[in-house]
Amino acid sequence: MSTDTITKILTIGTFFPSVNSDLQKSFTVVECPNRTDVEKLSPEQCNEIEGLATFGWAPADLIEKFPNLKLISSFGVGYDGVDADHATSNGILVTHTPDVLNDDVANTTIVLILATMRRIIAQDKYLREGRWVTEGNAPLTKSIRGKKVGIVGLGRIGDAIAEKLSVFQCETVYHSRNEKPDVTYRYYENLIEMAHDCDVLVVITPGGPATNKLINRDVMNALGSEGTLINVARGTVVDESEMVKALQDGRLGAAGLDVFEDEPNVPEELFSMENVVLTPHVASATWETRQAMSDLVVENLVSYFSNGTVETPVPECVDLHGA
Ligand code: NAP
Ligand code: 8YV
Repeated sequence: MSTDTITKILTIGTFFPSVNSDLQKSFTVVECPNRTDVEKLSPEQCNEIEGLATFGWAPADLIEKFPNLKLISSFGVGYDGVDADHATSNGILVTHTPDVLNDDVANTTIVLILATMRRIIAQDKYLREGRWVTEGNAPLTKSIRGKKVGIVGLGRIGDAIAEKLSVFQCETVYHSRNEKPDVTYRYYENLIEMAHDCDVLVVITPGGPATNKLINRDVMNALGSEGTLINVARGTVVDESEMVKALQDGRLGAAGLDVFEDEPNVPEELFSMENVVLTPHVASATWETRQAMSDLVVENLVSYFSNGTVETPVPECVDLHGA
Protein backbone atom coordinates (compact mmCIF):
# COMPACT_ATOMS: atom_id res chain seq x y z
CA MET A 1 0.00 0.00 0.00
CA SER A 2 1.31 3.48 -0.77
CA THR A 3 2.02 5.54 2.38
CA ASP A 4 -0.26 8.23 0.91
CA THR A 5 -3.30 6.06 1.68
CA ILE A 6 -2.32 5.27 5.29
CA THR A 7 -3.92 7.43 7.99
CA LYS A 8 -1.55 10.13 9.19
CA ILE A 9 -1.18 10.80 12.91
CA LEU A 10 0.61 13.81 14.35
CA THR A 11 2.34 13.45 17.75
CA ILE A 12 3.10 16.66 19.64
CA GLY A 13 5.54 16.29 22.55
CA THR A 14 8.12 13.73 23.62
CA PHE A 15 6.22 10.51 24.17
CA PHE A 16 7.69 7.19 25.33
CA PRO A 17 9.38 5.53 22.29
CA SER A 18 6.67 2.82 22.42
CA VAL A 19 4.01 5.37 21.43
CA ASN A 20 5.63 6.19 18.11
CA SER A 21 6.68 2.59 17.40
CA ASP A 22 3.18 1.25 18.28
CA LEU A 23 1.49 3.93 16.16
CA GLN A 24 3.82 3.17 13.24
CA LYS A 25 2.35 -0.39 13.09
CA SER A 26 -0.97 1.09 11.90
CA PHE A 27 -0.31 4.66 10.79
CA THR A 28 2.12 7.05 9.20
CA VAL A 29 3.41 9.16 12.09
CA VAL A 30 4.50 12.78 11.84
CA GLU A 31 6.48 13.77 14.95
CA CYS A 32 6.62 17.27 16.44
CA PRO A 33 8.72 16.88 19.63
CA ASN A 34 8.14 20.56 20.50
CA ARG A 35 4.95 22.60 20.16
CA THR A 36 6.80 25.13 18.00
CA ASP A 37 7.58 22.38 15.45
CA VAL A 38 3.90 22.46 14.43
CA GLU A 39 4.54 25.86 12.83
CA LYS A 40 6.98 24.18 10.42
CA LEU A 41 4.29 21.89 8.92
CA SER A 42 3.11 22.90 5.45
CA PRO A 43 -0.64 23.39 4.76
CA GLU A 44 -0.49 20.19 2.64
CA GLN A 45 0.94 18.23 5.59
CA CYS A 46 -1.71 19.71 7.92
CA ASN A 47 -4.48 18.69 5.49
CA GLU A 48 -3.38 15.06 5.71
CA ILE A 49 -3.46 14.76 9.51
CA GLU A 50 -6.49 12.79 10.79
CA GLY A 51 -5.39 11.91 14.32
CA LEU A 52 -3.48 13.81 16.99
CA ALA A 53 -1.62 12.49 20.05
CA THR A 54 -0.85 15.34 22.46
CA PHE A 55 0.30 16.02 26.02
CA GLY A 56 -2.89 17.73 27.12
CA TRP A 57 -2.46 20.58 24.64
CA ALA A 58 -4.84 21.37 21.78
CA PRO A 59 -6.23 24.94 21.87
CA ALA A 60 -8.79 26.02 19.26
CA ASP A 61 -6.20 27.65 16.97
CA LEU A 62 -4.18 24.42 16.85
CA ILE A 63 -7.31 22.36 16.06
CA GLU A 64 -8.15 24.82 13.26
CA LYS A 65 -4.88 24.01 11.49
CA PHE A 66 -6.05 20.46 10.70
CA PRO A 67 -9.24 20.53 8.57
CA ASN A 68 -9.43 16.71 8.36
CA LEU A 69 -8.77 15.99 12.04
CA LYS A 70 -11.09 13.32 13.49
CA LEU A 71 -9.61 12.38 16.88
CA ILE A 72 -7.50 14.10 19.54
CA SER A 73 -5.96 11.50 21.88
CA SER A 74 -4.68 13.39 24.91
CA PHE A 75 -2.12 12.08 27.40
CA GLY A 76 -3.28 12.73 30.98
CA VAL A 77 -6.69 12.64 32.61
CA GLY A 78 -6.87 16.43 32.90
CA TYR A 79 -7.53 18.03 29.53
CA ASP A 80 -7.95 21.67 30.49
CA GLY A 81 -5.38 22.52 27.78
CA VAL A 82 -7.56 20.87 25.08
CA ASP A 83 -10.48 22.90 23.76
CA ALA A 84 -12.90 19.98 23.94
CA ASP A 85 -15.96 22.15 23.22
CA HIS A 86 -14.36 23.54 20.06
CA ALA A 87 -13.29 20.04 18.98
CA THR A 88 -16.69 18.42 19.54
CA SER A 89 -18.57 21.28 17.86
CA ASN A 90 -16.45 20.48 14.79
CA GLY A 91 -17.24 16.75 15.07
CA ILE A 92 -13.78 15.87 16.44
CA LEU A 93 -13.61 13.29 19.24
CA VAL A 94 -11.37 13.87 22.26
CA THR A 95 -10.02 11.09 24.49
CA HIS A 96 -7.95 11.21 27.69
CA THR A 97 -6.31 8.69 30.06
CA PRO A 98 -8.47 8.31 33.21
CA ASP A 99 -8.30 5.61 35.93
CA VAL A 100 -4.92 4.06 35.02
CA LEU A 101 -3.22 6.80 37.08
CA ASN A 102 -5.56 6.87 40.10
CA ASP A 103 -3.33 4.75 42.31
CA ASP A 104 -0.06 6.61 41.77
CA VAL A 105 -1.67 10.06 41.96
CA ALA A 106 -3.38 9.04 45.21
CA ASN A 107 -0.07 7.65 46.54
CA THR A 108 1.70 10.92 45.71
CA THR A 109 -1.05 12.79 47.54
CA ILE A 110 -0.55 10.69 50.67
CA VAL A 111 3.23 11.22 50.40
CA LEU A 112 2.67 15.00 50.14
CA ILE A 113 0.31 15.06 53.13
CA LEU A 114 2.77 13.09 55.29
CA ALA A 115 5.86 14.94 54.04
CA THR A 116 4.21 18.30 54.72
CA MET A 117 2.71 17.51 58.12
CA ARG A 118 5.82 15.66 59.35
CA ARG A 119 8.17 18.29 57.76
CA ILE A 120 10.24 15.50 56.14
CA ILE A 121 12.24 17.81 53.84
CA ALA A 122 13.05 20.20 56.70
CA GLN A 123 14.01 17.26 58.95
CA ASP A 124 16.35 15.90 56.28
CA LYS A 125 17.94 19.35 55.94
CA TYR A 126 18.29 19.63 59.74
CA LEU A 127 20.28 16.41 59.85
CA ARG A 128 22.45 17.20 56.79
CA GLU A 129 23.33 20.62 58.20
CA GLY A 130 24.69 18.95 61.34
CA ARG A 131 22.06 20.60 63.53
CA TRP A 132 21.10 17.28 65.19
CA VAL A 133 24.66 17.24 66.61
CA THR A 134 24.87 20.94 67.47
CA GLU A 135 21.27 21.69 68.52
CA GLY A 136 19.88 18.31 69.58
CA ASN A 137 16.60 16.71 68.54
CA ALA A 138 14.59 18.34 65.76
CA PRO A 139 11.25 20.04 66.55
CA LEU A 140 8.14 17.87 66.89
CA THR A 141 5.57 17.76 64.09
CA LYS A 142 1.85 16.97 63.64
CA SER A 143 0.43 13.46 63.29
CA ILE A 144 -1.93 12.60 60.41
CA ARG A 145 -3.72 10.04 62.59
CA GLY A 146 -7.34 10.89 63.23
CA LYS A 147 -7.22 14.21 61.38
CA LYS A 148 -10.16 15.57 59.38
CA VAL A 149 -9.32 15.70 55.68
CA GLY A 150 -11.54 17.57 53.21
CA ILE A 151 -11.32 16.44 49.61
CA VAL A 152 -12.25 19.09 47.05
CA GLY A 153 -13.38 16.97 44.07
CA LEU A 154 -14.34 13.44 45.08
CA GLY A 155 -14.00 11.89 41.62
CA ARG A 156 -11.93 8.91 40.45
CA ILE A 157 -8.70 10.10 42.11
CA GLY A 158 -10.38 11.77 45.09
CA ASP A 159 -12.09 8.49 45.86
CA ALA A 160 -8.76 6.61 45.73
CA ILE A 161 -7.22 9.19 48.09
CA ALA A 162 -10.13 8.82 50.53
CA GLU A 163 -9.71 5.04 50.54
CA LYS A 164 -5.99 5.31 51.33
CA LEU A 165 -6.65 7.87 54.10
CA SER A 166 -8.80 5.35 55.97
CA VAL A 167 -5.58 3.45 56.85
CA PHE A 168 -4.56 6.50 58.90
CA GLN A 169 -7.93 6.64 60.71
CA CYS A 170 -8.60 10.04 59.14
CA GLU A 171 -12.13 11.40 58.98
CA THR A 172 -12.76 12.11 55.30
CA VAL A 173 -15.30 14.69 54.14
CA TYR A 174 -15.73 16.24 50.70
CA HIS A 175 -16.95 19.12 48.58
CA SER A 176 -17.97 19.05 44.93
CA ARG A 177 -20.80 20.61 42.91
CA ASN A 178 -22.99 17.52 43.34
CA GLU A 179 -23.46 15.24 46.33
CA LYS A 180 -22.33 11.69 45.42
CA PRO A 181 -25.09 9.12 45.96
CA ASP A 182 -22.85 6.12 46.71
CA VAL A 183 -20.46 7.41 49.40
CA THR A 184 -20.72 7.62 53.16
CA TYR A 185 -18.29 10.55 53.62
CA ARG A 186 -19.99 13.74 54.82
CA TYR A 187 -20.78 16.16 51.98
CA TYR A 188 -20.27 19.91 52.38
CA GLU A 189 -22.08 22.06 49.87
CA ASN A 190 -20.20 25.03 51.32
CA LEU A 191 -16.43 24.88 50.68
CA ILE A 192 -15.55 27.56 53.25
CA GLU A 193 -17.48 25.72 55.94
CA MET A 194 -15.61 22.50 55.08
CA ALA A 195 -12.21 24.26 55.09
CA HIS A 196 -13.04 25.74 58.51
CA ASP A 197 -13.80 22.27 59.92
CA CYS A 198 -10.74 20.51 58.40
CA ASP A 199 -7.10 19.98 59.35
CA VAL A 200 -6.10 19.16 55.76
CA LEU A 201 -7.65 20.28 52.45
CA VAL A 202 -6.81 18.14 49.39
CA VAL A 203 -7.56 19.75 46.02
CA ILE A 204 -8.17 17.25 43.18
CA THR A 205 -10.68 18.83 40.78
CA PRO A 206 -10.15 19.43 37.06
CA GLY A 207 -8.57 22.75 36.02
CA GLY A 208 -10.20 25.24 33.62
CA PRO A 209 -12.52 28.22 34.05
CA ALA A 210 -15.06 26.44 36.34
CA THR A 211 -12.46 25.89 39.08
CA ASN A 212 -10.25 28.94 38.52
CA LYS A 213 -9.07 30.23 41.96
CA LEU A 214 -11.71 28.08 43.69
CA ILE A 215 -9.30 27.96 46.65
CA ASN A 216 -9.30 31.69 47.35
CA ARG A 217 -8.28 33.87 50.29
CA ASP A 218 -11.52 33.11 52.19
CA VAL A 219 -11.04 29.34 51.83
CA MET A 220 -7.41 29.56 52.97
CA ASN A 221 -8.31 31.80 55.91
CA ALA A 222 -10.97 29.26 56.89
CA LEU A 223 -8.43 26.41 56.75
CA GLY A 224 -6.31 28.57 59.00
CA SER A 225 -2.94 28.79 60.69
CA GLU A 226 -3.01 25.14 61.80
CA GLY A 227 -4.33 23.87 58.45
CA THR A 228 -2.48 22.13 55.60
CA LEU A 229 -3.33 22.73 51.93
CA ILE A 230 -2.45 20.01 49.40
CA ASN A 231 -2.82 20.78 45.68
CA VAL A 232 -2.50 17.92 43.19
CA ALA A 233 -5.15 19.26 40.79
CA ARG A 234 -3.99 22.20 38.68
CA GLY A 235 -2.15 25.37 39.73
CA THR A 236 -5.06 27.47 38.50
CA VAL A 237 -7.43 25.99 41.09
CA VAL A 238 -5.59 27.78 43.93
CA ASP A 239 -5.10 31.56 44.04
CA GLU A 240 -1.32 31.22 44.13
CA SER A 241 -0.38 34.78 45.09
CA GLU A 242 -2.97 34.73 47.90
CA MET A 243 -1.54 31.37 49.03
CA VAL A 244 2.00 32.80 49.18
CA LYS A 245 0.72 35.77 51.25
CA ALA A 246 -1.29 33.47 53.55
CA LEU A 247 1.80 31.31 54.18
CA GLN A 248 4.00 34.39 54.74
CA ASP A 249 1.48 35.89 57.21
CA GLY A 250 0.99 32.56 59.01
CA ARG A 251 -2.74 32.61 58.15
CA LEU A 252 -2.22 29.24 56.43
CA GLY A 253 -0.22 26.61 58.31
CA ALA A 254 1.48 24.58 55.56
CA ALA A 255 1.24 23.51 51.93
CA GLY A 256 2.18 20.49 49.82
CA LEU A 257 2.10 21.41 46.14
CA ASP A 258 2.56 19.33 42.97
CA VAL A 259 1.06 21.85 40.54
CA PHE A 260 1.54 25.56 39.89
CA GLU A 261 -0.09 28.39 37.96
CA ASP A 262 2.78 28.99 35.49
CA GLU A 263 4.69 25.69 35.28
CA PRO A 264 7.64 25.17 35.34
CA ASN A 265 7.91 28.54 37.13
CA VAL A 266 7.20 28.39 40.86
CA PRO A 267 6.99 31.45 43.16
CA GLU A 268 10.48 31.78 44.67
CA GLU A 269 9.04 32.95 47.99
CA LEU A 270 8.04 29.31 48.59
CA PHE A 271 11.62 27.98 48.26
CA SER A 272 12.74 29.03 51.72
CA MET A 273 9.57 27.98 53.58
CA GLU A 274 10.13 24.91 55.77
CA ASN A 275 6.36 24.35 56.07
CA VAL A 276 6.06 23.87 52.29
CA VAL A 277 6.84 20.76 50.22
CA LEU A 278 7.16 21.19 46.45
CA THR A 279 7.15 18.57 43.69
CA PRO A 280 7.38 19.29 39.94
CA HIS A 281 4.01 17.96 38.68
CA VAL A 282 5.00 14.34 39.21
CA ALA A 283 1.88 12.79 40.79
CA SER A 284 1.51 10.23 37.97
CA ALA A 285 5.20 10.14 37.07
CA THR A 286 6.16 6.49 37.53
CA TRP A 287 7.39 4.30 34.68
CA GLU A 288 4.45 1.94 35.18
CA THR A 289 1.69 4.54 35.17
CA ARG A 290 3.18 6.62 32.37
CA GLN A 291 3.41 3.41 30.28
CA ALA A 292 -0.27 2.64 30.97
CA MET A 293 -1.21 6.21 30.00
CA SER A 294 0.92 5.94 26.83
CA ASP A 295 -0.74 2.64 25.90
CA LEU A 296 -4.19 4.21 26.30
CA VAL A 297 -3.24 7.12 24.03
CA VAL A 298 -2.33 4.57 21.33
CA GLU A 299 -5.34 2.29 21.98
CA ASN A 300 -7.80 5.13 21.44
CA LEU A 301 -6.24 6.01 18.08
CA VAL A 302 -5.98 2.40 16.89
CA SER A 303 -9.52 1.58 18.00
CA TYR A 304 -11.06 4.67 16.38
CA PHE A 305 -9.37 4.23 13.02
CA SER A 306 -10.02 0.45 12.91
CA ASN A 307 -13.64 0.23 14.13
CA GLY A 308 -14.87 3.77 14.85
CA THR A 309 -15.01 3.45 18.65
CA VAL A 310 -12.80 4.81 21.43
CA GLU A 311 -11.99 3.53 24.94
CA THR A 312 -12.00 6.70 27.01
CA PRO A 313 -13.82 9.70 25.52
CA VAL A 314 -14.01 12.94 27.54
CA PRO A 315 -17.56 13.66 28.77
CA GLU A 316 -18.05 16.53 26.29
CA CYS A 317 -18.08 14.11 23.34
CA VAL A 318 -19.88 11.01 24.59
CA ASP A 319 -22.75 11.74 22.22
CA LEU A 320 -20.51 11.93 19.15
CA HIS A 321 -20.44 8.96 16.81
CA GLY A 322 -17.82 6.43 17.94
CA ALA A 323 -17.58 7.51 21.58
P1 NAP B 1 -12.99 13.22 37.93
O1 NAP B 1 -13.22 11.78 38.17
O2 NAP B 1 -13.69 13.90 36.83
O3 NAP B 1 -13.28 13.99 39.30
C1 NAP B 1 -13.32 15.37 39.39
C2 NAP B 1 -14.11 15.78 40.63
O4 NAP B 1 -14.09 17.21 40.76
C3 NAP B 1 -15.56 15.36 40.61
O5 NAP B 1 -15.88 14.86 41.87
C4 NAP B 1 -16.33 16.65 40.35
O6 NAP B 1 -17.60 16.56 40.97
C5 NAP B 1 -15.41 17.68 41.01
N1 NAP B 1 -15.55 19.01 40.44
C6 NAP B 1 -15.54 19.35 39.13
N2 NAP B 1 -15.72 20.67 39.00
C7 NAP B 1 -15.85 21.18 40.25
C8 NAP B 1 -16.09 22.48 40.76
N3 NAP B 1 -16.23 23.54 39.95
N4 NAP B 1 -16.17 22.63 42.11
C9 NAP B 1 -16.05 21.58 42.92
N5 NAP B 1 -15.83 20.31 42.50
C10 NAP B 1 -15.73 20.12 41.17
O7 NAP B 1 -11.44 13.50 37.66
P2 NAP B 1 -10.18 12.68 38.20
O8 NAP B 1 -9.86 11.57 37.28
O9 NAP B 1 -10.36 12.38 39.65
O10 NAP B 1 -9.04 13.82 38.01
C11 NAP B 1 -9.18 15.06 38.65
C12 NAP B 1 -8.11 16.04 38.20
O11 NAP B 1 -6.88 15.76 38.84
C13 NAP B 1 -7.74 16.04 36.71
O12 NAP B 1 -8.69 16.73 35.93
C14 NAP B 1 -6.39 16.75 36.74
O13 NAP B 1 -6.56 18.16 36.64
C15 NAP B 1 -5.83 16.40 38.13
N6 NAP B 1 -4.69 15.49 38.03
C16 NAP B 1 -3.46 15.93 38.38
C17 NAP B 1 -2.37 15.07 38.29
C18 NAP B 1 -1.01 15.53 38.68
O14 NAP B 1 -0.04 15.05 38.08
N7 NAP B 1 -0.87 16.38 39.67
C19 NAP B 1 -2.53 13.78 37.82
C20 NAP B 1 -3.81 13.36 37.47
C21 NAP B 1 -4.89 14.23 37.59
P3 NAP B 1 -18.85 17.45 40.49
O15 NAP B 1 -18.94 17.29 39.00
O16 NAP B 1 -19.99 16.90 41.26
O17 NAP B 1 -18.52 18.85 40.91
C1 8YV C 1 0.02 14.17 33.32
C2 8YV C 1 -1.76 15.03 34.82
O1 8YV C 1 1.01 13.28 33.31
O2 8YV C 1 -3.17 13.30 34.08
C3 8YV C 1 -3.06 14.50 34.38
O3 8YV C 1 -4.04 15.27 34.38
O4 8YV C 1 -1.65 16.13 35.28
C4 8YV C 1 -0.56 14.18 34.70
O5 8YV C 1 -0.88 12.87 35.04
C5 8YV C 1 0.55 15.48 32.92
O6 8YV C 1 -0.52 16.32 32.60
C6 8YV C 1 1.46 15.36 31.72
O7 8YV C 1 0.92 15.91 30.60
